Amino acid sequence: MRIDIVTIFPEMVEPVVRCSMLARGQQAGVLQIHTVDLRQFTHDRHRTTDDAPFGGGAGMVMKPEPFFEAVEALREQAGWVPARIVVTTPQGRLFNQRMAVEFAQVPHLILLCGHYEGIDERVCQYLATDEVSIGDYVLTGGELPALVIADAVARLVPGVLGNPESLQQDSFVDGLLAPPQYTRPAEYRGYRVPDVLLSGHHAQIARWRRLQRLLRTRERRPDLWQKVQLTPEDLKLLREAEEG
Ligand code: 6GU
Repeated sequence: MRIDIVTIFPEMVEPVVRCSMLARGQQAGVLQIHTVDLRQFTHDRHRTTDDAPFGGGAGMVMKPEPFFEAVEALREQAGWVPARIVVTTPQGRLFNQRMAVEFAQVPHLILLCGHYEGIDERVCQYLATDEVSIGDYVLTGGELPALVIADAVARLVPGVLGNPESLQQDSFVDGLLAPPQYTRPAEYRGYRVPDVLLSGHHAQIARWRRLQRLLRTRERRPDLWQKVQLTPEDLKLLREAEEG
């Protein structure tokens, strides 16, 4: 898989893709991540990437031409394999695990980082395949969102994670949050790890974890809880927990 991050701040993106799990996937040869300086695709002396908005108003708008030329050059480099071209913008669809799984299915992902008041709408309409936001808060630019998306997608690429079984336990894979985890020491400052986890009783541990996932999701994420398909076993666990 190839991921290109197109930005006016390559120095913000580069150190992140050079370390962590992203570096690991690249060393393993299953993942290629390129940081691409949008200014490479300008033609004027000042390497201009933005201009005043038509119709007036505050702030600047990112020009379309550098984005169109960058995407064309990158797709050409990649041999015109199928691509998703994603603009990061607070106006986009909310990013989630399902979208990460979708993006991980194509061999080429191009992330276009937005800035200022936004990007010329023709980039969104005629060049991008997707517009994505990472949450309901305002950031100074699309670099952090692009890195978030790249990270979420990269870890789904076979060979990037050391232990692919952990993918099955991801929060959101089945619409529930993950259970609490503990490691040694069994007691720290008087705080004890739940006895069941030390018991070696695997069936009971599995039941305890399932219950914790249900309780956490109900408590913390009513939006997810609404959509959970509870099994008869789940209902039994919850009933028993309520009875104490
Ligand atoms: Cl994708 N961009 C910006 N600038 N702010 C955001 C965002 C994106 N997602 C949440 N906030």
